Amino acid sequence: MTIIDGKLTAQQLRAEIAAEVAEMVAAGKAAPHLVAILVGNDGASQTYVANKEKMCGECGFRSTVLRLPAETTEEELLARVEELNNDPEVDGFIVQLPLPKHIDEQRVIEAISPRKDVDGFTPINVGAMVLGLECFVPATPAGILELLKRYNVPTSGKKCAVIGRSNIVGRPMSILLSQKGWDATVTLCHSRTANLAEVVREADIVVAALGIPGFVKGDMVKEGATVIDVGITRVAADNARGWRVVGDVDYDEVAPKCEYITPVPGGVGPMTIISLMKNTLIAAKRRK
Ligand code: L34
Repeated sequence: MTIIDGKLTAQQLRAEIAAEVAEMVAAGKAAPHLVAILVGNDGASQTYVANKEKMCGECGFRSTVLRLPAETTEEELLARVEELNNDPEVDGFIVQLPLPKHIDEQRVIEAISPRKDVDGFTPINVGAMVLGLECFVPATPAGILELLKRYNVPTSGKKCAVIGRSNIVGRPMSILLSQKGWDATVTLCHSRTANLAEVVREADIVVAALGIPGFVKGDMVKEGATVIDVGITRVAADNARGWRVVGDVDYDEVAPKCEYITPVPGGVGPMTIISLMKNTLIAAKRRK
């Protein structure tokens, strides 16, 4: 059993990105500039955006976080998106999800200029991704693919079970793994899937992205499988913070059966962040 170290892999990628940014700057070009819009006070979102801001600094990027109150109206948010679309100093920006319930998330996403959509969430980018055209690949699936590549996990002809059909992880992951180059045979499982445990038990690669702590049990995983845990649920814990982060995989039961497994934390999370940096670098290079 090999633990896939997302934190370490992200650090290696960070060094590659930082070197490229240093070259850009030495050549007289501006460093990439990422903006994150954070609406409201969700604790987890604050952590993720803070992690992104810190990573921008470590990559040599410029970064700005627009913190807006929870009461921000949809129209106000759309106005900020439009400003960023038109701001020549901004290479890429994200609107951290989830948004407060009174705001229509899809409408906000659709307002983002595809050229600055470094999350890869706009319909133009999603369409380009599905067709295998040049696009911004959403950060979490991109990070997972990078881990599979760097750990030489074979995907060609392998059976993959992706659990969860969200627009930001499960669905794009299922599409990408089935494309030429990755060549996996993918089953996208969700809450209405019949015999889900049986489907998952057949899989060589399992991507768990449904948001239910410890959902994937030992008896649902084939011996020698690769298991990618995308879950990051905060649960109450007897420590100084009062909480800890748990994945969608029952690690203690599943890990002994695996060829490869990602831990939580320190697996997919750091790769999500570094993949966003990669997209931002691409956006900056395209614009200059
Ligand atoms: N717009 N919204 C937008 N883009 C995204 O790509 C995201 N996502 C998801 C939530 N909303 C989003 C993220 O950034 C999830 N996500 C994310 C980012 C970072 C981490 C986890 C999820 C992360 O840093 N995880 C660390 C520790 C987490 C902790 O301590 O709470 C880890 O090691 O897993």
